[in-house]
Amino acid sequence: MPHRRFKTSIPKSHITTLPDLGMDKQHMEADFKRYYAHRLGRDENCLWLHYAYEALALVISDRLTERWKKTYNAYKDEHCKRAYYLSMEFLMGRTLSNAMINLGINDVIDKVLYDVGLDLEELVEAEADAGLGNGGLGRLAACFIDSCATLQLPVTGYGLRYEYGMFSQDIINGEQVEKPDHWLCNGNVWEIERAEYTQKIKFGGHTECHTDENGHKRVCWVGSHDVLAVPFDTPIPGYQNGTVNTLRLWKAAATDEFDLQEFNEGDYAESVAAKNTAENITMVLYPNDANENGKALRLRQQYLLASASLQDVLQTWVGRQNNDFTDFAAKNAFQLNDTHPSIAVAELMRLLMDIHGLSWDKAWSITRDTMAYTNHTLLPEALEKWSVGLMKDLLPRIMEIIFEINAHFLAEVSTHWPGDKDRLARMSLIEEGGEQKVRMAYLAIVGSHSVNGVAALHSKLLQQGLFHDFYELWPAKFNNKTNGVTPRRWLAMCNPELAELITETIGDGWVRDLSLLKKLTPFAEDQAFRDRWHTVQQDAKQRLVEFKKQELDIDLNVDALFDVQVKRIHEYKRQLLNVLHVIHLYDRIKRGETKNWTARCVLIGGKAAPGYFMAKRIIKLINSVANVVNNDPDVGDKLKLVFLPNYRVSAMEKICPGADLSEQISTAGKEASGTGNMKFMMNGAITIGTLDGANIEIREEVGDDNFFLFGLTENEVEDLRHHYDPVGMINQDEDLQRVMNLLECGHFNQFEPNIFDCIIDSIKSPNDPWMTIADFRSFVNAQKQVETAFQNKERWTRMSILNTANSGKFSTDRTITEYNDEIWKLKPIHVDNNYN
Ligand code: 26Q
Repeated sequence: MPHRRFKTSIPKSHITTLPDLGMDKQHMEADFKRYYAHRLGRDENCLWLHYAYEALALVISDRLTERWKKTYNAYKDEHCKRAYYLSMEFLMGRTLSNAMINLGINDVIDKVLYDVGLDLEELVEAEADAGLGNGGLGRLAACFIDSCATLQLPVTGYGLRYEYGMFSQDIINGEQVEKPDHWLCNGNVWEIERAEYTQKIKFGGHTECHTDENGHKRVCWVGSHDVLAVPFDTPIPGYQNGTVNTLRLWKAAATDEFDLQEFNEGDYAESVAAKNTAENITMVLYPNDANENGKALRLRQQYLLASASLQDVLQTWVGRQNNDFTDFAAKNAFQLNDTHPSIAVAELMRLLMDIHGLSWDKAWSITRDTMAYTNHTLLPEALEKWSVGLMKDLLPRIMEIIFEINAHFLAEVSTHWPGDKDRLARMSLIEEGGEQKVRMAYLAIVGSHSVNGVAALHSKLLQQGLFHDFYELWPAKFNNKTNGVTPRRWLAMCNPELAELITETIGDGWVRDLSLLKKLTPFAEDQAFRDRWHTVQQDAKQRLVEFKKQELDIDLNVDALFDVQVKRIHEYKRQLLNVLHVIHLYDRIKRGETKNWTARCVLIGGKAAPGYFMAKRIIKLINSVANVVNNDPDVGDKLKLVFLPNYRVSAMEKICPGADLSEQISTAGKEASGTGNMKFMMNGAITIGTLDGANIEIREEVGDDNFFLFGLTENEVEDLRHHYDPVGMINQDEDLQRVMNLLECGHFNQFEPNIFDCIIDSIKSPNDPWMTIADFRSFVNAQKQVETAFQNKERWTRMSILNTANSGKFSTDRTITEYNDEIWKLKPIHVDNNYN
């Protein structure tokens, strides 16, 4: 260990009697100048905005740390139950504006910056996104911890501190090119390294059995190559309530012992170089990519997260309760964000038995009572499976425990269904036939007391389909927790003009209780209010226009319908259906069918997994169609198609306030929930969507009249599969024929013949799982209804207001309240903070 402990520590009184930091302009301005000049050593000659950003961040970070300490002590004093959110991804985005909103210091910071001649918006742009996630699942984790802090729940987020986050996307010649995202290259002022809480993680080696002094069988995992996990903590402030929770991210580091061992064998240079193997573990976030499945490095990441986090929790427990685990399950809850951290089930068993000496039965009851699992996908091909061989090599003790869990579990299954061999094979944690594999979702279900989906339809389909056998065995385990988004970032922060209009109209209670937005309902009928609403939305569109002009040098017409689809590129999300519609509109313009035309800007953004060929080709198609459409003088302002490069959290903050129409057009039954749909709704965009994921609940809340529905239902999709005939459908639809003809004759790829054949073939195949062609006609018809509605400004504005007014359900404050009431059962802890 590089760090030595004090024999004594600094007496508490010297630290807790520190005066509170001033929240007024004078104090913060003085601190800002001191940080800029002394800590960062810059002066008037420094033109790099980054340092002004950093100085401001340090001012704010100090104030967060103060509240953080108080929160920590309040939790400790209360001996309260705690929950831990285990997630391989926390897609946090930027921190500065969020911290300012949650501390309630926007106005005073504005004044400080005005005094020193700086522009807050410019400083905000100097911060890199913390892009430690792929998309929905990672952003959900970020919204969840925001809501936990706002609800004053003692919840800690545990994740990995990747050196490189989600890749940055360039578009070159219409194609995606990935660039590494070295987000830490300018440092990260928000985090604190806490080397004193470092944990040791085992990999490799083998197991040995012996009998302990009490005659009990104990297993030792020996000969392992150990890796250190060093925690970095980030403060997570609640909304103006004095609570500051913790996000603890682990960074892998080499142990000195490991080096020494090899050094003594004479290989000094090689042994130092071997440090890399350890340190590589948290080097990069894995993209959600079928080709990356089953990679050893990813398993190392997952185990490091699970083992470090559990050891951390157990160390704190043992420090206070000695080795008494009687109350452990009553005081601790672990929520697994998908199967990615589900190896925690086996790891908790190992730690409780091998390290703390508990019996199998005691350890198992603690494990089950503390673990809960959230599923985020219905696509069977996306379920994680790890090769048994790989697991035996890398985690020998864990593999033994999984086999034993399986033995106990299969015994239970055969008691329930005597003689049902097929069922045993179906439900086994080990997939047989070919290479043996561990089914991680089944491990998570068996080892948890709660299994939830993320939208009503999704949870229902889990019970009826993917996890039906388990549902039959343990119906009470299964439940739904419809997703949400945090209204602080996704309304108050990203759309301050709309937020102010809302606050002026119904008061500011909505920021904490989003159901209060319902109070806007009567104002939808108020002409003067509608005018103001419309003006605010036009201003947001104008800002988006200017932003895109600057970034892409493209001119968008602010009066056009802004039709937006931003999300990861995937066939099931059907960006292709959107493109087919654009081609159809283009075809109508070319044929002069433009009576009563509604000008439209179609904006599409999102990243394709680097190894997902079709998704990358879809990006190329969007850009190729855009090239033709945007440069055709016949088209002009009537239609624009723009691919928004490098879609990320900070981009969505600019996009969602300026959207009119939110595209949520996945094949029914495939999108678990969606959360972008909620951000758009909250900001007053109207959804065109299928009956999929949370769209169903969005439509329920807003009413049929304020939602553009189209497409087959989940049942219809499944029925049609048996006799799907896309070519027949094309032949019966003249518009669709012309669209397909434009694609097939190479109109959009004149100098790159045949590059879109794979796309054409896939949508014309009777086996197309996403059934794009089947929903074309219904989509075009719904888009016509959109145009009619948009042409009536009063009607559209009314619908927009009603969308915001009815978005209250989709706050993560509601979601987290449900997790807490039904799964975690934590008591809110009020922090004494002299908050006013
Ligand atoms: C798996 C193996 C190897 C490498 C990466 C992965 C991996 C990484 C990320 C697999 C899946 C993910 C992310 C999935 C995800 O974001 N799912 C989305 O979760 C949202 C929050 O619940 C839902 O709203 C979306 O519907 C769902 O698609």
